[in-house]
Amino acid sequence: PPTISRHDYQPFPYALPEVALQLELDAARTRVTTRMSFERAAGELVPLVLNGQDLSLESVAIDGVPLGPDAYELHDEMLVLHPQARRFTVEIVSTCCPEANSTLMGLYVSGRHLFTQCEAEGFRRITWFPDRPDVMARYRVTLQADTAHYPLLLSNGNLLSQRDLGDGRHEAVWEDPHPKPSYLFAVVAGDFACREERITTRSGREVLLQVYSDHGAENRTEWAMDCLIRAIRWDEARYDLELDLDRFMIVAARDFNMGAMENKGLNVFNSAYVLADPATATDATYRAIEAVIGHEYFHNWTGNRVTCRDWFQLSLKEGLTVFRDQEFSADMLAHGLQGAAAASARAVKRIDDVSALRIAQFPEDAGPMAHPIRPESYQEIANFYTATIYEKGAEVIRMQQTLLGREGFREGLDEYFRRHDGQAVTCDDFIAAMESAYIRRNPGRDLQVFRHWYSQAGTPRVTVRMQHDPQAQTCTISLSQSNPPAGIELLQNPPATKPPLHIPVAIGLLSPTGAVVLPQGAQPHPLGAPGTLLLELTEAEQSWTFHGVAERPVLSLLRDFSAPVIIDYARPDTELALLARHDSDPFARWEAGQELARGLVLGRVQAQLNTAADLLCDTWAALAQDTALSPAYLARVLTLPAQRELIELTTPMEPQAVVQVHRALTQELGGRLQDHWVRLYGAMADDPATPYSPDPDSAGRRALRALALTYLLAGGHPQAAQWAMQHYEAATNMSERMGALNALATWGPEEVRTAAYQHFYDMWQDDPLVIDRWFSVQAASPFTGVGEVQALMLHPAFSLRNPNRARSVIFQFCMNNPGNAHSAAGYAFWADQVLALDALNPEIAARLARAFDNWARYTPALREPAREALQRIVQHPTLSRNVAEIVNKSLS
Ligand code: B3K
Ligand code: ZN
Repeated sequence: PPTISRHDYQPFPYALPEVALQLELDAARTRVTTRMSFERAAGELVPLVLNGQDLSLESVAIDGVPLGPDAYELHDEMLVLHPQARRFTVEIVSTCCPEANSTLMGLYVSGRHLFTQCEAEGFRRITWFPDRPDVMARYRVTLQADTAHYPLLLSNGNLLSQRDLGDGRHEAVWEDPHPKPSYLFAVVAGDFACREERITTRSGREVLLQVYSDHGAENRTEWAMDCLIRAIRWDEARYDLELDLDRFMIVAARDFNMGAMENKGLNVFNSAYVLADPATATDATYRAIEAVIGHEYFHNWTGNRVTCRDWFQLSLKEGLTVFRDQEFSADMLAHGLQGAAAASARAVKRIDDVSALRIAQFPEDAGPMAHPIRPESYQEIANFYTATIYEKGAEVIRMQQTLLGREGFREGLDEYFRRHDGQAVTCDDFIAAMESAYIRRNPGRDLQVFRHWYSQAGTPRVTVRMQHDPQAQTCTISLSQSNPPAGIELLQNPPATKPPLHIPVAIGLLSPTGAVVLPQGAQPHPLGAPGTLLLELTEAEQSWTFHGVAERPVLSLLRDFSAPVIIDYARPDTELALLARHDSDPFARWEAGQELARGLVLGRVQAQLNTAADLLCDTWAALAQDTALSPAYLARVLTLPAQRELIELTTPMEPQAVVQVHRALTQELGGRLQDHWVRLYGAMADDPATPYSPDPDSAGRRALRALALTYLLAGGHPQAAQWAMQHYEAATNMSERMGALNALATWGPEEVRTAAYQHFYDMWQDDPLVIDRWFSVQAASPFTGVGEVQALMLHPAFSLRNPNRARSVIFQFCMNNPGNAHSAAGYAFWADQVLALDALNPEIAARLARAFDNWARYTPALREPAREALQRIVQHPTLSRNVAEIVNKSLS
């Protein structure tokens, strides 16, 4: 497949102010009539190139004159016209087949409804069009459909009119006043239940909010509506950004490739991120819904009002919007709290986000798909909705906030909207706006070096050295950075040169007893925990000398994870234990405990050292008794780093050994800290008289209780299996129930495990989202091997066509069951499923194709079977462009 390069960007030679679409909706065949008013930019005649895919062309006319087949060129995915006038109207009639469309891009059927998904390049599956984000037009959309089957006809913007067509069909006309790129277009048709609220925005406009779901699910949309209202209020309060529409709709779809989609005024959501009630959703689901609803809503400004010039700029909207949703979630967790309690509540979100970054993005940045947050090239843009674009992109935005301060960041964002509202722009435009605020605050400095974050792949390493001079009472900290070529940078000839980055490294100094040490004259950073200093590393190597430091300090490093880097600093474990108990920065405090555990696991795996876990046990025991820590925070502190995170740190990668050592250490901690787990298990029990609420405090208590139960089972407490079964049976909400079921799936005796699975299925068999959980928990269980996962796929409830279901079984097994997936049989199973999915849904198949991206670093015994599986995929005669790009890069 051809490679598209960032540097080849050419502006579209025509403006397209107005589009009128008419869709005669029908699941078998939908006819689309598109009227586009074009205006040539300037200069000479130039062909008009339109994109289209899987369409049948019925007719083309320019200014009302039908074109014969020799007046245009019709290619596979391109229609080329040769207009003569400067201003003209093109009218195209074409058809598509929603029912035959299993890709879930363009117009497709889900349940009895019709949905669209256009980002990134799905609009071209609906009609011939300049399907690129820098073409922004005003849309008027006429929808016609069978009244009984599709009583509700929705599109972007405002409903202008509705009428009965007399033949059992009806029509609705929508107009979106805001010019938008085609990827934000949406249509939904079907029969839905609706929850409505009217609210008044900050400037006094009344707006209608609607959440649509399948009938019968309307009592599960209350939380989603609450989240939407909180997101609207938050964006008004924190960024002064107001909803610019009279009507904002969310519709839940059963079949959806991703989490959700920010179509202007008509967000379409995976139902997993809309529907929640206590009986079916866990605490984590409630939080995830809040994050995704916030994310899509925040796109209305960061993405829709200001959009991307081309798809290389994807992180312009995604990194920024993830940063915004992270901040929203953190503020919701800290709501009503002050000082250290608020900081620790926010740290819980930071911990979860950084863990996710390490599990998904660090491996990506160290593998064949490594790319800068603004990629240089791609073959299939759908493959670039990655953890790097999203999560590392958000880290790059967060660093800008750290460097500018909250107010400076706000000033920069205001400037960005002042300059670019209504435009399709680039990452350079964003950083230029931020820089204007930066320079105002830091005369003589700029963000020139910082910009390299946009063009470099790979996770930088920062090496730390510290020298203390007791006579002079000085402490000198030296930082050096390195970021060797990664991913396609490795293939460049000459090799990529990678200049140093501007890295904000937040640190703190602790006395040997753990007290905050503030050097003479040092200015603490306003965003940080007490005593936080911000070192701005902009060169390959730099040193800072601090005065008035009498004793050799213990360094707290990368506070609040101030940059997406890996820190190298050799130090004794006793320092980590001290930090884990005393660091004033709750993130760095958690990190110190993790570092201690990582060292222990890696030592046991790599050096086959049976290092004693005494220090870890003592530290955790002390923390388990620290009543100042919130249950939510403590649950993170007492959790070992994830197997996937640890596997990535081994060289060569030893998945099996990591799983074994991780399990053995969990058992050991379960046994040695048994008294603490028993105590916490009792103390964290829900009061049965209090109704369920997903608030952070009760969710934290449930998380900590489930963790204690897991350790008790792992440690072989004689009553643990019985407690787990009681916990499962007595649960009054899905969070408790899943807490017990997960613990059983990971550690439970076989009869208890299977009894629980059976009971769960009998109870929830008619609820697809809950049955997804049932599949997931089994697919990720260490007791589920290839044979068992294949048996799960034979279950009548399994389907490859529904992405949530495919994810709950196949992806869970391949990605979250490393002990079983990493085997010749596991890789063969994976290759089979990639090929089977590719025939239906290339976007989903390509995601699965990345499960073993880093196979070339595996231990030799696994490398060969992984390569064979990959080769089998590559040799398949009909591969989608999506999967082809992934597997070719993986083998190169
Ligand atoms: N912008 C969408 C992504 C859809 C991409 C589909 N290939 C979701 C989001 O980031 O909000
Ligand atoms: Zn997004």
